[in-house]
Amino acid sequence: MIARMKRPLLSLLIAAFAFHGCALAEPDARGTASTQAAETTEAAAPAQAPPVVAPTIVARFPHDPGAFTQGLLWHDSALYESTGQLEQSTIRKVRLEDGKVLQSVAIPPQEFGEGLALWKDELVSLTWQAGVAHRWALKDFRPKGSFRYDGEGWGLTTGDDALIMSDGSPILRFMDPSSFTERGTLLVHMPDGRAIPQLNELEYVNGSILANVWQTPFILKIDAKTGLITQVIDCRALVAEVAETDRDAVLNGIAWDAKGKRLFVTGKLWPTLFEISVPGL
Ligand SMILES: [Ca+2]
Repeated sequence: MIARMKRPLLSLLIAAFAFHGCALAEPDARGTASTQAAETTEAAAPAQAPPVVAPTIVARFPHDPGAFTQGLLWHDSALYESTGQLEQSTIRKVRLEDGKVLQSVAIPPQEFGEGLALWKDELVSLTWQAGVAHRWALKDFRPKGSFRYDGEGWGLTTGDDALIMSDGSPILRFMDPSSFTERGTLLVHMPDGRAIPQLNELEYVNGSILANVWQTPFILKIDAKTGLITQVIDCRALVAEVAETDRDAVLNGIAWDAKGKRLFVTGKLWPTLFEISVPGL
């Protein structure tokens, strides 16, 4: 399978995945639907690699180097961030300019915090393996209840009418915001149909989903309707600049300021949050 990949992008991804001991994988056994989607796409889409683009760094801001960033979003002039690790997971409101934590709430200590998204006047946060999504009042982080879901929770973002969730597989799940039941799924794939796993933090931007690929310096831009990867954002320069030595301190955290058209990215335990500009976004 891998031997057939000849294009630079695929080599790049393979090198990145291989370096970290992972591999490009076929869709997992999450269901027949994903297999069918892959076959349909393979037949319909031209087999060409999506463009790889390097972002321009617009600005740098301080980021809490103790924050094991799992989710990031922008709302009404502030960042909201979720952090992970057992007994350390939090939801925070963060001031952009100096990285100061303005408000914070702890996730139950036995749970490992994951992705974060806004729905109306509530934040929804995932947990890795606890099967619980917490609801928090946006204004004061008061607990508003929780949802249950099957499988792992990784990334979360707000789509047009659903919350979009990743679980480490190549399949994104579209969840009903009022019940957190699954409405549909999306197989994330290259133009030749190959699925890309390890999708982590997410951000929905104008009909596309941006997804960190875990343990790589790449962010994928994905068509939210078809799952096709339309662009690969190569963040190796950012990763090199922060020069983290902890193997867990990977690129993770994407936030879009829709009004200001600003894109922010950071990583787990990174001291820097970057505003970047990406061609075509
Ligand atoms: Ca996000």
